Amino acid sequence: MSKPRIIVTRKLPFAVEERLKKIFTVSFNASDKPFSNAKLVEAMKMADGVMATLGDNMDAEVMEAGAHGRAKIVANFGVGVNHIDLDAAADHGIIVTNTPDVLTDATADIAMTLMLNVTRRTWEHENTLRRGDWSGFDLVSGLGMSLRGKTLGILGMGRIGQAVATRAYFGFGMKIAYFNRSKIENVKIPGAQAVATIEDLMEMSDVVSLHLPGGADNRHTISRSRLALMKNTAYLVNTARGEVIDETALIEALQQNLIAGAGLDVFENEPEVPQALRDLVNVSLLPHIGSATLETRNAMGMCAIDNLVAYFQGIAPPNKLV
Ligand code: 8YV
Repeated sequence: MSKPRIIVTRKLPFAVEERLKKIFTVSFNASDKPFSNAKLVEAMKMADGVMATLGDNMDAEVMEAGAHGRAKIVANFGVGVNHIDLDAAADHGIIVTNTPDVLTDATADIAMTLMLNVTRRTWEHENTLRRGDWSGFDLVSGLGMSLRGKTLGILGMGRIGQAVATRAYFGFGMKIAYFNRSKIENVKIPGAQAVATIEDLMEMSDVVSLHLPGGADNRHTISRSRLALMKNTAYLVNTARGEVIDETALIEALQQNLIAGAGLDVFENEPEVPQALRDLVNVSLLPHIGSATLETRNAMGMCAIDNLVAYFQGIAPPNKLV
């Protein structure tokens, strides 16, 4: 029997490409240039399965192409699927899978990195040093905020939210408060307080860390009015999706020192990052590297392959979303 044909939309880690090649007939994207919509449509028509990722606009037209063409599965390389129209996939009988769990630790580590970067002002200090402007040790300038004893407000207490809370509580001595839309059982962090509203969380936290999925439901959850509830000594950290924050309102809040700072790994219109944001000193900005370790990207790739293998063996893929 001939091997199923898979089209991969982006360049993959070496070990992942090697394993894929052994199992499937694969078209890789050696240039790593993101596919246009026309190319995604074509891929769904031509291949038996498509491995896609963040930035691929898998909209209703793309799903329809699968329904009329060959591909009946989209294996997403990544946990977030806000770039995939899941309703259209379901309507057209296209299976969509993702790669949860394997990137939880890496993403939680980046949330902590951002939290430490902004509260300890590492960007500012490193830049002073690199510019050659460090005039020597002193006792009073550029002081940051200690995390111990401060309240971390986690918005979205899923896998990644809980991993951040664990690090912050056990590693850094923070108190944990959280808001989650549905009730969460078994939070294993002593004293972790579930609050009734997002507003409560914004008001009480010294650091707010966002762990909500992207997509229309959560667009601008962090609105101008909710930002206004934060203490002016508080920090905001986002490793989720850029659209969760009203970025314009955040820039204004930072410019006016309504909050102390922000650590951001994701942006509303990636890879565009507004100049006004880049001009600020009270921010730490990273180019969406939450899952960017070799170990994690390999594990994500293997997970995406496992989903494809199961599908072509006629078994339910382990991480089937629709
Ligand atoms: C990934 C992410 O890097 O998995 C996700 O949802 O946001 C990232 O950490 C991205 O999806 C590309 O693989």
